[in-house]
Amino acid sequence: MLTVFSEKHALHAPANELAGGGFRAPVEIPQRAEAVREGLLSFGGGTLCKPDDLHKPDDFGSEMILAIHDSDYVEFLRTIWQAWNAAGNKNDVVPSVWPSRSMPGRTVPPAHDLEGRVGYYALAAETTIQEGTWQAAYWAAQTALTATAAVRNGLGAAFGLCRPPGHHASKNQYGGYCFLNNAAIAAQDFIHAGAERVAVLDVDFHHGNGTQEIFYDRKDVYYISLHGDPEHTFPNFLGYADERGSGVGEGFNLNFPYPPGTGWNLWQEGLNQACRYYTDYGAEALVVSLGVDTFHNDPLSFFRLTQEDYLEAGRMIAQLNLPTVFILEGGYDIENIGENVSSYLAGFSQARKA
Ligand code: Q9C
Ligand code: ZN
Repeated sequence: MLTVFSEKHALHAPANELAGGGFRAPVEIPQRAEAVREGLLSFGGGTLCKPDDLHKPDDFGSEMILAIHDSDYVEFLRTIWQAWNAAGNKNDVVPSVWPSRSMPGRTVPPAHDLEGRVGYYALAAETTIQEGTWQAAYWAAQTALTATAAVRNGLGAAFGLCRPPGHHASKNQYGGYCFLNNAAIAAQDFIHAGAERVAVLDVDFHHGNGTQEIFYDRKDVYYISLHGDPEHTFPNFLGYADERGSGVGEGFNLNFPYPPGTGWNLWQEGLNQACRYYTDYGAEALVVSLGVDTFHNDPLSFFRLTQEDYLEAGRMIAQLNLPTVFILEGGYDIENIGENVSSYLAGFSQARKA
């Protein structure tokens, strides 16, 4: 399968991650993307992705990024590390104050305080910004756009090996390891090219709060997510079953939150439902937020999916028979991430050829 990959992902390399009351070794690290690339090239003896199938992203500029994200937010991402560093901070950017529930009045960032600006644009504190973060995020978005362009131009499917991931990034906030919402940018690119109904299927272990927020009041993009119940896991404050969309978007957002211990039997029911809803919707194109942190051995997950399950999930997704762009999201078991992603794409490819 055509795979788009940029070495620029490595410019985002967090030194640590706030978790459990202290700074720990980060899990969203450059080795993830390298392991996925290696896994794709070696899977099935090199039949899934040959070296010629690996493409560097083209530069499509900022138009689609700005169609999804607010311009002041993009400007913040582009400039914050430099400002933070110039102010004498030696460490990576970490937020520490928010316009929280009890301080709801202020709807613009404070003009003169960096800590306040950072908190304004952050939705969680585990995600740090370093010198190369903007460059890495920009090229992840270009990776998504390049994969989407290939599919728009007639290829049946393509994989954007995006890093950093994107589905937690909202119109104007970063967090959950995400800065620019690569899957939303891909979906918007289909719309921009004339599509009227785009399906976004999110199979990452976590709810894609950013993607949901971005498309919540729209009917031209139908977001469906299968994920760990936010009563039990990140992002905690969005992703519940009663969130169905608003205004003209009502009925075009669907969440399947699942409890700890969820395995294939329960999970595949949701996938089956999602596929049926997309068929009824008359989707013209599909973007898959492909996280493999549903794996039984993933350090962040309480699901119990296996590599064989991913083969079958890939087959089920293929049966939708839609032009399909896969976008990498989470997955933190480095030992298995390459084979896990490959299993999804191999199941999909086999079913498409059959
Ligand atoms: N102590 C994605 O999978 N919370 N993001 C981690 C660990 C943040 C996951 C808590 C999880 C974000 C793209
Ligand atoms: Zn995740």
